[in-house]
Amino acid sequence: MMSQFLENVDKTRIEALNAFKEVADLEALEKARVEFLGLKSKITELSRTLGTLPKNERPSAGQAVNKAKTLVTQAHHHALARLEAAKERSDYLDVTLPGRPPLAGHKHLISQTMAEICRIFAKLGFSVVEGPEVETDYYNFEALNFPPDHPSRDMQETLFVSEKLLLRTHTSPVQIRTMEKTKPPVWVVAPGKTYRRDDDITHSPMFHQVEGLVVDKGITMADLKGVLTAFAAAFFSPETKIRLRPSFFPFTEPSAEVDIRCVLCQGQGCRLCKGSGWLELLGSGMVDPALYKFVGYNPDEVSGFAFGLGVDRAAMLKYGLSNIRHLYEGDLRFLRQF
Ligand code: FA5
Repeated sequence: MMSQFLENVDKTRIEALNAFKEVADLEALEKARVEFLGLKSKITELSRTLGTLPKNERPSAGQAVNKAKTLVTQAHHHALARLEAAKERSDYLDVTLPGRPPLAGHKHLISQTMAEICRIFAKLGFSVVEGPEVETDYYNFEALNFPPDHPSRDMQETLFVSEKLLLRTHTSPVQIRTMEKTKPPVWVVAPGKTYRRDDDITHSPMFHQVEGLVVDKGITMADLKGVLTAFAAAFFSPETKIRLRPSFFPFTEPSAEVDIRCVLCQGQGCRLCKGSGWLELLGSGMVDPALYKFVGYNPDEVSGFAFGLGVDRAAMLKYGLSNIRHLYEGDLRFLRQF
C-alpha cells in the first residue's frame, strides 16, 4: 500500500515538473497551476488520502507529499519568472519594425584615388609594384644620384629612423629596387605612402605618391608627354591640357614639373591657380643615365622616363579640396561625400 502511494507521488511530481517546464504562456501556466497545485489537484488529493494509510506509514508518506509539493511550487515560480521576463522583452521589441542595417563603410578617398590612378596606368600597359616605407639612405638618395651632403637632399625634409635608415621621402627608391630585380623593358607604377617634415594646408607629414618608371628601347620625352596627357585626360577630363616646365631632380635629366590646366577656371586665372591658369601636379623627367650604372643597365641600349605624382594633390585638384588635412582628420561628414 505504502509503495503504491509513493509511486503515485513520484508520478504526479514528474508529470507536474514537465508540465511547468513546457508551458509557453501565462494562460497555460495558470491552467497547469490549477491542475497540479489547486484545491482539486492530484497532490492535494494525495494529501487527503494520507489518513487512509496505516499510522506508522503516515509520517514518511507525508514527508514525500510535502517534498513533492515544494518542488512543484518551485517549478511554478520558475515558469512564472521565465514567462514574465519574456513578456517584458516582447513589450519593447516591435518585431514588425524594419531592421537597422549595419553601417557599411567604404574605401577612403585616398585609397579610391590611388586605385583609380593605378587602373588608368594598367590600361596603358603598366604593372603595379611596391617597395618598403622604411628605406635605406642608399635607395632613397644615393642610388638616385643624390651625392652625400649635396644640397638637393635638403629639398626633401627627411625623417630619419637611424643614421642610414629613414622614412622614404618619395616613391622613387622603388625605381632602383625594380631595375635591380628586372631587365628592360620596364613599365611600372609604384603607389605608396611617403613622409616628410612638412605640415600646412597643401602639405602633410604623411602623404601618398604614385611613381612611374618606363625603361625600354628608344623612349623619348614625347613618350613621357603622351603617357601623362593620356593620364590627365582619363583622370580629370578629356579636355585637360598639361604643360611641362623645366625643373631639376638629381635622378632625371632633363627634368620637368608637369602642370595641368586649372580645373576651376580652365586657364583664365583664379584663386585656386593663383592667377596663373596652371596647377602643379607632379615631377618627372628622362631617367638620368647615371642611375643605370647602379643597376647594371646599358645606357647605350635603353632609355626611359619617370614621374612622381602626389596622390593627395591629385585628389585635392579633382575634388576641389581646400585643405589636405580634411583627408586625415577622420571626419565622417567629409569622408562620406566620396
Ligand atoms: C618628388 O618627390 C620626386 N621623387 C618626383 C619625381 C619622380 C621626379 C620621378 C622625377 C622623376 P616632389 O618633391 O616635387 O618630387 O614631390 C612630388 C609631388 O608630391 C608634388 O608635386 C606634390 O604633389 C607631392 N608632395 C610633396 N610633398 C608633399 C607633402 N608634404 N604633402 C602632400 N603632397 C606632397
